Amino acid sequence: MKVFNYLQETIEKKGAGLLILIDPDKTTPEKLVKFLRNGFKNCIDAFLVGGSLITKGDIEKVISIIKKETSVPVILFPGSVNQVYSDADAILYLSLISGRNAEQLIGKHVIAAPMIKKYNIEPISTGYMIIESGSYTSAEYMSNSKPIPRNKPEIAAATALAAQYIGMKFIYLEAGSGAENSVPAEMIKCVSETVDIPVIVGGGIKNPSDAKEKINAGAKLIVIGNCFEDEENWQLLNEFNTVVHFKSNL
Ligand code: 1GP
Repeated sequence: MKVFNYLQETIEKKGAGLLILIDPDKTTPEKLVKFLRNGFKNCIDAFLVGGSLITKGDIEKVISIIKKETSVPVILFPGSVNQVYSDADAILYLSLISGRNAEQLIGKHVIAAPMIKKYNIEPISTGYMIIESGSYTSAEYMSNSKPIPRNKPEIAAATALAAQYIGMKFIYLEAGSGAENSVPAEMIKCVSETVDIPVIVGGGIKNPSDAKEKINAGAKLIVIGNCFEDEENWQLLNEFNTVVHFKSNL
């Protein structure tokens, strides 16, 4: 089954999906194996692998560990063209629609497209929107683009609708990894009520109650990165599972 269809099915069956972002710079093979053996089964729907800038981490190694330890899809979440790897199941083909930087809207995609075809990775076209989060984030800096003001849900909704009309399959509302403030519920609600395609929300979601707020506002896929980089938080996985997969828990 295509990863996109699998994610759609997950949303239908479970209410929403839980995606865990593994930034290769922020883990080690030992820590990753330990995390994956920490009773995550049935809690995590897919892994995202990537980062705004990877300096020392080994993406290939991260993908191979996840593949060996689990059977859930590995989806590339590339911060740049050099994060395209053949062993992944799919790639979020991110177009930075909140910005007006042509390279991030189409330029990088032209360079990546032949590689994606050659490696036979499933591209999932995603309208990626950076939302102001209280401080300057790596995502903003690295993409050289301005975020959408957090108090302007109507701008976010119009942008998302344009992406849907262009033919994108997902909208990703991104506050930035480790964001001070996550994407406001009001904005998620406004975007979700405007578009028919699933809305992914990530950045600064620190606990299950944050996740619940996003789901109640209409988010269909929740991305958690930083929270699980801290071993002390691994025990929250079950609670995340309960709030995200609310349909299977009814
Ligand atoms: C970042 O949305 C992801 O691109 C995850 O953010 O690391 O803050 O959970 P966090």
